[in-house]
Amino acid sequence: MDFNTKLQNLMQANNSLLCIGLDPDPEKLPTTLSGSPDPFFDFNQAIVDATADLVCAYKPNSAFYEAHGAAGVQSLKNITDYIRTKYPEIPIILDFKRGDIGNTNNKYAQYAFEYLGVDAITIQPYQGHEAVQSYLDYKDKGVFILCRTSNDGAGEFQDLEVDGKKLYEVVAANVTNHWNASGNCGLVVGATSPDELAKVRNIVGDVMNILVPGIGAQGGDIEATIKAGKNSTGGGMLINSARDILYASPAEDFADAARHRAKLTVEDINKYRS
Ligand code: NUP
Repeated sequence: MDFNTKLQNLMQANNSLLCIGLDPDPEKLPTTLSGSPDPFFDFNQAIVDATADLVCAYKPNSAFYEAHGAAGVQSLKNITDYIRTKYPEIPIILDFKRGDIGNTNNKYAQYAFEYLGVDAITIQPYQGHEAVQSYLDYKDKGVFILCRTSNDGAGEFQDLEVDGKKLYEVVAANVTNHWNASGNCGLVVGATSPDELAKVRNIVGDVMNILVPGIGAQGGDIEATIKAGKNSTGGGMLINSARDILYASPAEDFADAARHRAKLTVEDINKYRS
């Protein structure tokens, strides 16, 4: 089953646009996990088991695993294997924001789609359409392209004017009109800039999925985000939250606390969808 169908099915089945970021940070893990041979896996597994009926996807960010070398990459492999086996209906998005010449992109794609077996990735568009074709050729996988990011300095390049348009608007238009021949592209737009999110929705039309990080720990407003980014059926967005849910409690009850926070977040999101 292709990524978009899998995502759409789960958005409907769980009535959820929530994507939980699996970004384990050793300094924030509960001390009860400190003796474990793979604390990241144990932490992620508890979070996934507690929230699987509340999400439309999980999004591990590669940095949190790569930082720990081979053991970290093994933890990432362990949790992606676990989700694919126990919850095959849940899409996994690997957030790794790669991008290089095509020959090298082939290897990044091999790592993500074949070694880890994830359903979708994030990439950066700076090297242009020709370079990222390696990813787009995996027609049943999702490819989310950075468009207008959530960080404070996002505008330094992304807001530059090119032929009367902001660079992020050009990215949104080119992805929509030229990159999306197989229908497997999405865009990444931060929840911290709802005006830009509304502009992107306007450019891409109704069908394209937008991955939206920045609610929770980064302070993005849920109401403004949903109103700006939803499509005509009140969907078409994956609202990502990591730290706010993962670390809702620092103690042994972290998974229950994460479930509680995730449930409130879904309810809050759903209030503004119709
Ligand atoms: O623009 C972006 N902003 C952002 O925060 C693009 C991203 N991919 N992210 C990622 O989303 C970020 O790297 C992290 O993995 C997640 C946000 O996590 P949190 O702020 O909810 O903890």
